Amino acid sequence: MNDTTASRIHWPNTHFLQSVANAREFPDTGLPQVAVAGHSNVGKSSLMNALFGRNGLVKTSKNPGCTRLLNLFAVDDRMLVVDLPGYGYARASKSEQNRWISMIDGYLTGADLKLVLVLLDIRHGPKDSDMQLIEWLNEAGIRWVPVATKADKLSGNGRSRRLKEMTDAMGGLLKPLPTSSAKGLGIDNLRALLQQELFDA
Ligand SMILES: Nc1nc2c(ncn2[C@@H]2O[C@H](COP(=O)(O)OP(=O)(O)OP(=O)(O)O)[C@@H](O)[C@H]2O)c(=O)[nH]1
Ligand SMILES: [Mg+2]
Repeated sequence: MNDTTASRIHWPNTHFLQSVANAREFPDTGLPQVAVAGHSNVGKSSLMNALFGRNGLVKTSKNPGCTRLLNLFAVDDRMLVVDLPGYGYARASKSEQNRWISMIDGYLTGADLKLVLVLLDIRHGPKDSDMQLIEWLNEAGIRWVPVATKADKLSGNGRSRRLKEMTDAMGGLLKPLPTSSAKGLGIDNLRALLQQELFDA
């Protein structure tokens, strides 16, 4: 798909569907599902706003631990995108961290997922917890793609070098797609990727 085609993909009818505290409460929508996973504060909720072209639809914060429930968004009544709480938020209490992990784990285990976007901060990822998630997804046979967030924080050679290092750290097969929600970078490409993975395959 070329850039012009990619920039033509829009999802005007995105709406918040529901928040779920427990994977068992998950509604049966019959829509193909994409989950957005990654460390706390990596930029999951911001990326969803950029993807939907709707600032403020998904709640974001500069403080880690903002998203605490599974938040479901229906896109054009064709796809369900699930914003997950971030993992690895060190300042949350142990019991809260455990609750989040079991919520995410319960969801990933039970959901009929088409794809997981694994978000990695271009400056820091992948961390051990990211690698654990990736290994788990591989073992479960769930398709995933790495997405590098906050690409505006690095430029030129620094950005290319980090992307190469991240690719190598994840086994050399998948190169993260660089994105910046702040600058709108890579968002068209991400839309095109979702379109391809979910509807054109
Ligand atoms: N510079 C820059 N900052 C970003 C970008 N994306 C997100 N941020 C900032 O990163 C912080 C965290 O963003 P969120 O989208 O709330 O992160 P999250 O991964 O949903 O966090 P949790 O819900 O706590 O897991 C906010 O201050 C955002 O403004 C980006 O592309 N560039
Ligand atoms: Mg969030």
